[in-house]
Amino acid sequence: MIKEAFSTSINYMQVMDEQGNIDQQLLPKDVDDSKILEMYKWMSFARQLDAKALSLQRQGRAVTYAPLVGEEATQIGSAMAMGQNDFFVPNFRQHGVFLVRRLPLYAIFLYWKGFEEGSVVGKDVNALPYIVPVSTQLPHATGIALAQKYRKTGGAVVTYVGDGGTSEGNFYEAINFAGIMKAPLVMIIENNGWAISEPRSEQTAAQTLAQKAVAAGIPSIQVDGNDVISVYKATKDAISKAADGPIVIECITYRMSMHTTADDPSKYRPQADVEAWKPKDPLLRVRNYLAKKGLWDDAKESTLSEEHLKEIDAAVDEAEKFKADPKSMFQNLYSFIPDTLKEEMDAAAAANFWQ
Ligand SMILES: Cc1ncc(C[n+]2csc(CCOP(=O)(O)OP(=O)(O)O)c2C)c(N)n1
Ligand SMILES: [Mg+2]
Repeated sequence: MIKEAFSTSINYMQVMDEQGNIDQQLLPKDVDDSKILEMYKWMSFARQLDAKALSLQRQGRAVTYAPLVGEEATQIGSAMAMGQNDFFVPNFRQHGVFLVRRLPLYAIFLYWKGFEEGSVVGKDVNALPYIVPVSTQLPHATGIALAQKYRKTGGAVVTYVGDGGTSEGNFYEAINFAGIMKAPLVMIIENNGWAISEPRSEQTAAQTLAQKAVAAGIPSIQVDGNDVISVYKATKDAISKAADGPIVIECITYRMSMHTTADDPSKYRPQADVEAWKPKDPLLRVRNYLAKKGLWDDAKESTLSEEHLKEIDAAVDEAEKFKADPKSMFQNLYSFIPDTLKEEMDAAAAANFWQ
């Protein structure tokens, strides 16, 4: 005898299409035009912050940087869905989420200048700092979610992983454990089509990344990650149900720029692929929507842009004034300093690099 043991399907959601048309049946009750305007403003801020960070690195004023351009809707939509009580666990690309959660901007610049002090996240931000080793943040996210459950603090943990990161053991372990423990975890897959030079098509034979949740016994959905309203809705729904257990949200977006400033995508990616994604730009559709409603125009755009630049420039100035204690890079790593490192630490202090 053979009978079906299990079956499932994965839904895909889009609320606002590429032309700025809204599926009214899917529009969340708390999303009105003023909220859509707010979403646009944050996305535009994130894009400007991104351009500045990239240009600083190109001028030798930052060590490295992982651009977010193209991925604004995934980051801003999910960040705006989080409440103060929710905890954010990033990888290395979610500058837009930090922006909305009000990590001081200068800390972002400080981090990418290579200073540990940029990793100091204030309690009010309710987040871990940037995490570069791929997917190592995920079991921590599950652990923090469990702690929230035991302490009955309410709120969920919202964590991020790239398409490439979903191939790591840590990803499966994190969702499996979260599933069995019913941890309030929202796992956002920021599927930007690439893991450095590895395209999504060579990452896994699975048709969607969302379906990886099925093996962990937890629900999942795929959304248009370039539609800020879809991402907002999916994240908000997930957070509201997080007390019942974890959820995986796969956001389909596209990395419009290089992986990091150490990468040259022209070596492995046809420019035509990038061009094909340009009409799907997450800002463009929202700008079209707002312009059609008479809520946005070029004058408003340039005023907003000047405001953002002022804030960004002030943060860069502050980061550039920062003088690190050369000892801090040693002291942040060990609870006691091994003798061999002590010698190096004293030499670094004597050389006084940054004074
Ligand atoms: C454990 C580990 N292996 C390899 C790397 C080098 N590395 C950094 S980012 C990256 C690709 C990540 O791709 P993806 O998860 O899709 O995230 P994206 O960079 O596209 O946002 C790799 C291999 C690393 N940082 N950590
Ligand atoms: Mg990727």
